[in-house]
Amino acid sequence: MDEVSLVPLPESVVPAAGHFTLRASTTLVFDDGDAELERLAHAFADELSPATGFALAIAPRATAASRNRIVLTHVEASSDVGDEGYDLEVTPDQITVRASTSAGVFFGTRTLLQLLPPSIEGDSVVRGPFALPAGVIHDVPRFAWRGMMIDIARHYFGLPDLKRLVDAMAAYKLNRLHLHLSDDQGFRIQVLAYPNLTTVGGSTAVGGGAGGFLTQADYSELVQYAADRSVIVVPEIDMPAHVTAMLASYGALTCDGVPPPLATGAFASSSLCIGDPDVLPFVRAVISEIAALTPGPYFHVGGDESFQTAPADYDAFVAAIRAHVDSLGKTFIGWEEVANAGLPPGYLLQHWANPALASSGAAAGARLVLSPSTNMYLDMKYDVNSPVGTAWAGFVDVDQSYAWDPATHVPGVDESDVEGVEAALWTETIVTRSDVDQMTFPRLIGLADIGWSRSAARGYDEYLLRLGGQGPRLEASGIDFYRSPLVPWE
Ligand code: TNX
Repeated sequence: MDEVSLVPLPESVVPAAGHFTLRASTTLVFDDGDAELERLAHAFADELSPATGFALAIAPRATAASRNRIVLTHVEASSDVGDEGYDLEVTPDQITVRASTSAGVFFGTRTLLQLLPPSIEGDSVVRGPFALPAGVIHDVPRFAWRGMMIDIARHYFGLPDLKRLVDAMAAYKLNRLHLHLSDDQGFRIQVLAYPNLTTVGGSTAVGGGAGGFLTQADYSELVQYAADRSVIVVPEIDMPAHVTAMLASYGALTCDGVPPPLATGAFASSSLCIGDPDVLPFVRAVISEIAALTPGPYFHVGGDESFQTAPADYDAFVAAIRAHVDSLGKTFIGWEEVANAGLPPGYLLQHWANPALASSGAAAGARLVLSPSTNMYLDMKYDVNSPVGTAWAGFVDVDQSYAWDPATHVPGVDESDVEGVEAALWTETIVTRSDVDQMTFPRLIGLADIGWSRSAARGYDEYLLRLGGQGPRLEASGIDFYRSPLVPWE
C-alpha cells in the first residue's frame, strides 16, 4: 500500500503483501437491513461503473459470497473512529470498510478510490486490471470543519458547477460547502416572501452580465446531493453590509426609501438602514425561509466590512440576528467582525484578516473557522503571472497555502478553540468554470490535508509528492487545475 498516492494522508497505513483485484464478479456487501449502507453500496457501484464497465452486484451480508467482495459495515469499527473516521482493510480476497457512521464509510470509500488507478476517475471504459494494494488503514480526521466557500454573488455559478465542486470536495474528504449567496452585486437564492430579491437583485453581476439565482428547488437538490456525499451546505446571507442587491430590490430597506441602482463594479459599499422598523422583520423572514430549506445545523450571516454602519447599530443588529438564528435552532456563524458585538458563547467565528478579533472572539467563547486570507483565499493570485485573481493578501502559491498550522496560526488561540479550516473563493475576477478550477485546484487539496490529517508524517516536502500524484486523477476527473511549477506533477 503506497502512502504516496493518498491525500489527505491517513493517520496510519500498514502495507501488506498482495493485491485485491476489482472484477466484474466483485460483490458490494452491506449490513443486513441497513438502508444507508445499501445506498452507499449502490452509489459506490455507480461510481466504479463508467471506467470499469462493471455493473457490480450488491447484496446484504447474509446472502453474499465470501470471496472477492467489498464489505461496507458498522460491525467492529475501532472505538476511536468517531463521527467520520474509518478502518480499511484490503486483502487479496476481500476489502472491508468499517466505521461507526455512514459518513465514515463514505470517506473510507474515497480512500479506496485513491488506491485504484487514476483512470478510475474517468467517464469512459478503460482497460484493467483494477488492482488495489493490500494493507490496513486507520484514519480519523483532525478537525470537524473542513470547508470551501464559493461566492456565487459576484459572479453566478449554478447547480451543475456546484455539484461538480461537491464531488471534488468529497474526493478529498471535505465536509462543508459554504455558499456566499448574497453580496452587493447579486442575491442568488429565491425567497418566496420577497421575489424581487432574485428577479431584481439576481439579475446582474460584476461586469454587468446576466447574473442568475438558485431556485428553492435547485438549492434543495444541491443540499441533498451534498448530504449524500457527507457534505453539509452552509448558507450565508451577508448583512448588514454587502447588501446593495437587497437595497436595489426593496427600497424600504434604505434610510431614504429610495432603492439604489444595482451594483456591477467589483467594489461597492452599502448598509441596511438599521434604525428602520422594516429592516429586522425583513431579514428575519429571509433567514427563516432559507433556514427552513436547510437541514444542516448552520446559518452564516456575514457581518464583514460594515464600513457604513455605525458601530452601536452594528452591535445591536448582530445581537438581534444572533438571537433569531438561535431561535431557529441553528448555529450562528459570522465573519470575525461579529466578535465586536460581544455575543454570548456558543457560536462560530470565521477568521479572515484580523487575528486580534479572532482571538478576542475565541476568548469570549466562540469556536473558530480559520480562513486566513494570506493562505486560504483562493482568489489570491499564485504569482505575478496569474491571469485572474487579486493580490491584496499577497501571492499564494502551493507553498504559502500549505505551510501554516491551524493550531498556532492565531496568537492566543490553540487547537482546542479551532472548529476547523475553510478555503474561500471570492469571485470578483472569477468568471468561468475554468477560472474556478484553476484557482481552486490544487490549493483546496492542501487545505484538505491540513484539515483532515493527524499523521505525524505529514509535511510540505512529502506532501508535494502526494500532490504530484493527484495530477492524473484531477485530469481524469476533468478538473482544469493549475500546474504550479512548485509541484512534481506525475
Ligand atoms: C474581503 S473576506 C471580503 C470580500 C472580498 C474579498 C476579496 C470578507 C469577509 N470580505 O467581500 O470578496 O475580500 O478577496
